[in-house]
Formats: sequence, structure tokens, C-alpha cells
Amino acid sequence: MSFRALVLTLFPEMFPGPLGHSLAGRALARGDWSLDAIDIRGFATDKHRSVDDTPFGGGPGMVMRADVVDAAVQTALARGPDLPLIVFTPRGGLLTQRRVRALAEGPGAILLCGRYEGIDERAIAHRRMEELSIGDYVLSGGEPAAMVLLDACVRLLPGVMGAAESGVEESFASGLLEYPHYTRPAVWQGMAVPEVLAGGNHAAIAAWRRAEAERITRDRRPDLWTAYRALAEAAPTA
Ligand code: 6GU
Repeated sequence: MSFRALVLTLFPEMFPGPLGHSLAGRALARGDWSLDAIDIRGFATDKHRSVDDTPFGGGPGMVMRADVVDAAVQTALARGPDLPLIVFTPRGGLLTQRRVRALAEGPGAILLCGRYEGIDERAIAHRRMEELSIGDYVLSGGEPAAMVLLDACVRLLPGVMGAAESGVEESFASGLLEYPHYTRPAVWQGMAVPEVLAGGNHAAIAAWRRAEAERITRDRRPDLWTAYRALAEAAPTA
């Protein structure tokens, strides 16, 4: 069984979008995963097909109606009763490589994309949805976040990454950011490729890359560096 993505959105035409290209697009064409975008507006019941309304308590913007959203969720759950249900919101927990890995090992996901100021809280509570964010900034809707999650999951599916890519030590998997990469020309804009990389000393190359990864992580991401150091202290060979 391949990975199934059911996306609930007011903008189904946004999909597959970037996911139809490159690695994810080729995997989609092969059937390594499937994507169905379900139009939430199709579940509106009034003659104006309204999906949102003004917030109780006042304030700016519109709120997506619980009854309309839940009708869409119910349809998705009928199609994939075993799929985890995720809603994208800037107030969700941060999406991590650990969560991506767990999702990629599972049957897929139902991904609910919010728009306007948000979704009626009862729709989220009723289904005990997992709330996820992709970072500390505000998007106009959850669709790009759903694409981010799917891109991150799909590249981990069996057979999707080539041998070359799958062997690569990944940022966040190792706990360190990646070391710098170089290819030809050997000198460009007066800048030479680090000498060690041109020699054939594989141990020296590995040591240089490790040192660079550590330097970059320490300088740019003190939070990751602290976590990495704590882990190294607990298991010194890691
Ligand atoms: Cl998941 N949604 C929205 N609207 N904004 C975000 C986000 C999600 N993650 C970060 N910003």
C-alpha cells in the first residue's frame, strides 16, 4: 500500500502544484504515493455555498464553519479511516523531521488547510486533530504548509530517493546542519575549493566535513548545537 494524502482545502486547484514536479512529481506519477485534493466548498449547504462566517465576540476576518469543515473531514475519514488527521495552523506544534519520519512510515494523512482567520475550534476539538505549524511566521493559508509536509514525507518513502541521495547524512537526522558542498570549476571568482577535498584522503575529508558541520551548527543554530552536545555527552561515539 502506498502513502495516501487527502488534502481538504478551499483551493484544490493549488494541488499538486510544486508536488507535481521533480522528485515528488516523479514518485506521484509512479504511484509511490497518491494525492486527492477535496474541495471544502463542496460541503456547503446553503444556496450561497458559504464556508465561513463572522467571529462570535467580534474582531476582524472570517472563521471557517465547523459544520462545513466537519462534513469534508467526515468524507475524508470515510475514504481513509486509518489516516492521521492533521490541521495546519500557526499556533500548532512545530513540524519536525522526527514527525515527518513517523508519518512517512505510516499509511498517509488527511491534511486540513485553514484559511481566513481560522477554523471554528469545535471542528478541531470534535475530531481531536493534531495541530501543526511549519514555523514562526504567518501564512495566508495552510496549503503551502501541507505541501511542505508532503514534500518532506514523500522523499523518505521507499524507492523515492536514489541511492546517492539516500546515503547522504541529513541535517536534523544527524543533529547537525550540513557541511558545505563544492563541484567544478576548482577555482571560481578567485575562490579555490578547500584543498582537503581535492586529495584522496577519505578519513581527512570526513574529519573536515564533520568539523565544518559542527562549526556551522554552533554559529547558526545554538539551539541545535546544545541538543547535539547533550546527545554526544550521553553517547560519546555518536
Ligand atoms: Cl501551518 N498555517 C498558517 N496559516 N500559517 C503558518 C503555518 C500554518 N505555519 C507557519 N505559519
